Amino acid sequence: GFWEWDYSSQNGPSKWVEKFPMAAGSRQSPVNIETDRVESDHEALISKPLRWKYPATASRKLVNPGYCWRIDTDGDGTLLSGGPLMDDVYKLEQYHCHWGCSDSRGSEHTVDGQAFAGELHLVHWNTSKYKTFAEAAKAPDGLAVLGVFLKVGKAHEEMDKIARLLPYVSHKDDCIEINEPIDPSKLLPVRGGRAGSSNSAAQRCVNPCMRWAGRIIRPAENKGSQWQDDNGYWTYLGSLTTPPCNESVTWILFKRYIEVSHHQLNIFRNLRKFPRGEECPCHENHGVVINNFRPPLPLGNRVLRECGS
Ligand code: SG7
Ligand code: ZN
Repeated sequence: GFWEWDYSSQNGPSKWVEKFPMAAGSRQSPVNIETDRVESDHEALISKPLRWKYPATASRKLVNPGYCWRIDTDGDGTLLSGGPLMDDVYKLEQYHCHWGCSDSRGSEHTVDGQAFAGELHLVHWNTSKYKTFAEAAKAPDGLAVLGVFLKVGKAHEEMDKIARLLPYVSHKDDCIEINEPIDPSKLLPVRGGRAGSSNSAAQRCVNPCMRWAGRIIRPAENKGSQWQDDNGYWTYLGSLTTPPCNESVTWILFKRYIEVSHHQLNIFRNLRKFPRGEECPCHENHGVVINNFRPPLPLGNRVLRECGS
């Protein structure tokens, strides 16, 4: 068959460049975030707060592509804007996750050399400038990925909805429709989780609540509330972290992590790299999806900016 990239020693990250020349570019991801070399750009970034909106009904399909789990959305009513995104509006295309074989590694980005147990990615495309995801994926300002670090702790309620569905997509190319609301904004960090700062809100609902007949009417939950980051992120210009490694991504990484349980990660680690009905072709790890992260690449002369404390 044709050459398929993966995370193994034979076809892994160090070999990708042979088939995908962009992987050798100077704007690649992930990177290590050196926190004391980050440029504080509070003023410029905060002047337009980072905002997002995801109706829970936008999560449509759960897919096992053989190298992660992925939820495809229909994009309707989703929105990401502000922060480093200039005046453009982005839509959510899909979200997916990277993880390790143990809880001590699994994230793609690292912070001061430290890896997290996993990293969740919400992939958006610029609908102000481009007509399709594919077109945006080729443009330098086409994509924006929100990254959230996963740390092992208590079980995560929204992540559990996904974990409970994973056995139905245990093999490569398995795909199911999602029939219950899964709200990606509930997967973003809300409070707690970062050393030194106690329990101030990390995201704030900014939908106008209406007053009517003496009551406060909240915006309908199923249309999605609009949220705003209040707790800080790092941002830089990079690439997709998998082939073809297009240099089209504005990365936005939340400083706060979310907690998921060891058990939830073990459910991720049980996904198979090979199709249902096929015998495991690989001698490595019984063909399960683990260590599906690309190691950090040089930042080079790029600027890593931060917003928030
Ligand atoms: C994951 O990460 C998948 C890919 C994604 C890739 O492997 O979610 O998406 C599909 C369609 O399988 O690639 C084009 C694209 O979104 C890279 O995304 S990432 O840079 O955020 N890790
Ligand atoms: Zn990713």
